[in-house]
Amino acid sequence: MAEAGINDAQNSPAQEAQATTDGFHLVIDALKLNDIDTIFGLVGIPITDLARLAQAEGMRFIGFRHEQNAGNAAAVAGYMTKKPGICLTVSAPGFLNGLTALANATTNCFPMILISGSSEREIVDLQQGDYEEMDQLNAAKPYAKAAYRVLHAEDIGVGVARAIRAAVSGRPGGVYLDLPAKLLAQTIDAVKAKQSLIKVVDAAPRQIPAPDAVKRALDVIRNAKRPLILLGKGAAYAQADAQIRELVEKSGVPYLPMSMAKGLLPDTHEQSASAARSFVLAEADAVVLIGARLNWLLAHGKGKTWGAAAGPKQFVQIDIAPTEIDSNVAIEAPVIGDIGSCVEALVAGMGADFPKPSSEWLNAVAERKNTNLAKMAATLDKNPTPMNFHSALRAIRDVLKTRPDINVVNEGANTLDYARSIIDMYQPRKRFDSGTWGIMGIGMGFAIGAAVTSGTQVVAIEGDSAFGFSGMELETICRYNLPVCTIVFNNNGVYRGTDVNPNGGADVAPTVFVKGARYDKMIEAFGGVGHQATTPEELTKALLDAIASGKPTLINAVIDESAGTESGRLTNLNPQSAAMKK
Ligand code: ADP
Ligand code: TZD
Repeated sequence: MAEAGINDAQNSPAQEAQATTDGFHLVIDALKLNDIDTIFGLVGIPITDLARLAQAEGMRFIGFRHEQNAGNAAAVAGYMTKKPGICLTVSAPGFLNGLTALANATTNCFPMILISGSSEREIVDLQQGDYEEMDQLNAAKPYAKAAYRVLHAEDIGVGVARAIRAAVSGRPGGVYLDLPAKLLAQTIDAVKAKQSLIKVVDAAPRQIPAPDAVKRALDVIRNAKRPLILLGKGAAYAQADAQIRELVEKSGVPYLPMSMAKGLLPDTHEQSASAARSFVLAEADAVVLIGARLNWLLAHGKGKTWGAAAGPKQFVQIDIAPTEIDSNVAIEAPVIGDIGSCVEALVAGMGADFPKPSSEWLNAVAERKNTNLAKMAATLDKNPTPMNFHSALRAIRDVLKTRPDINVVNEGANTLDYARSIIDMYQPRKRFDSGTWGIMGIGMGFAIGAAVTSGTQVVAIEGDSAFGFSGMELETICRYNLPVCTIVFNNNGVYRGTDVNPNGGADVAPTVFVKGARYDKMIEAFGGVGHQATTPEELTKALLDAIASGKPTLINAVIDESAGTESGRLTNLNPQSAAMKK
């Protein structure tokens, strides 16, 4: 490695003329120039020195136990900040471990950059066999929004700039940046190097919607008898919170948040139709989608969920990606642009005399909502022994209500489905979950990413199976002393713990784990605080302690092993299992 970085050279003009820098320094300088201050990663050949240098140059390097978790942390940081989160890995297997997170980020429209060290092109292309050799660039392409390789030190500035712009402009996504080992060690004249760096200007430009598209959308809303606004995580990502609130309140239209859009407006907002979800999806005659795709999470916009029998619906869809439109059903009024600009244009076009929804529609929604809330309250009030999902979540809900600033991470099957509807959110971008793929394994990566990015408390509500995918990161949480409280809903298995091997053999059933496992002991091994909770009262106390201390904590919440359903609410996607159980 060369002696001097660009920034620390304080030489005479003659020395300056001869000073050199290298690829390692240039990568860090390029990231810092673009206000990137944190790298999530896992070191090894050839990137260990890159991580060391990042730290020496004042960046944060958060080291993980598995690259997938580092990648998930980077992705959530990107979602929270609108700046790409950076994940750094070694080549081949390290890269592949990170690639799952990159693919998940792309699928969820989170901006991140996976930077991996790689073998020399010459060796890879001739398949000559190198330490952890792999054609990473081509492997990344199908799973990333863009993929670039830099071969010359003078192109590092361009490579980093292109990666940043690709990650955050238009529909955000994951970008792969391939840095061969030889590139990092290349030396280059320091003055030339400095000139080669690019500070990206206006990385995610506003995209103003066309006036005729705005008018078309307003006509659909104006003429609707039973309008509904549906907010997706794109709306939360856009950070257009005030504009969205204004549209909702000025229009008076009931709204439904997708799981990660919860809290964009407080879940207690009187126009929230969350508690009447099935009713409004089936009954609405016009739906305004704001940063939400009509994918499987919304039953593809058709069928029984959408009240097919009640006739076709009209959709307005606000999205930055024009090719999203008509992906499942016909969209009457596409509005293409960034959500802030689009929503602002809609509000501006509404005028003072814009009609409010009929009281008939609003009353019907309110009535259904109240009925469902009363039903849910009765279920939540029960105190069964052993504790079940509902009584445990009631305890957590009541604590979190007093701390709306807390970040909530959530994964599992039943644990995800129930927590999503029981735990209210009050502030935007505070809920991070399994997302578009319904993926398990985001838990500790998202928790660490959220804690590092926000500097505030995280509560991760985890199924015991879900937790297992990233559980080793408890050590990372303890090492960085992060204010993360992980609550494991321990029901002895995947979904439930009651299955038996139909063959009666020595092996337990496929969904079953060790009974009575003490996940709380795991965190104690790393100096964190472990609690066992078998009642809602014990859970409340342990959670309050964790939040008050801010210490890394794990609560082993013992749940009735027969509670919940197989696949949570996805039972319909698991027909084989339903058939076997008949
Ligand atoms: P959810 O899962 O919450 O329904 P999705 O991930 O399906 O949400 O949808 C997010 C949508 O938001 C994507 O189609 C994406 O293109 C869009 N999007 C993301 N950021 C913006 C933005 N700033 N402006 C407009 N659309 C955006
Ligand atoms: N692997 C990955 C990466 N993602 C997945 N979604 C699955 C496997 C399949 N899967 C689910 O869809 S939920 C789940 C798995 C393994 C775990 C459910 O058990 P849990 O949750 O203990 O986490 P509950 O709350 O007890 O149901």
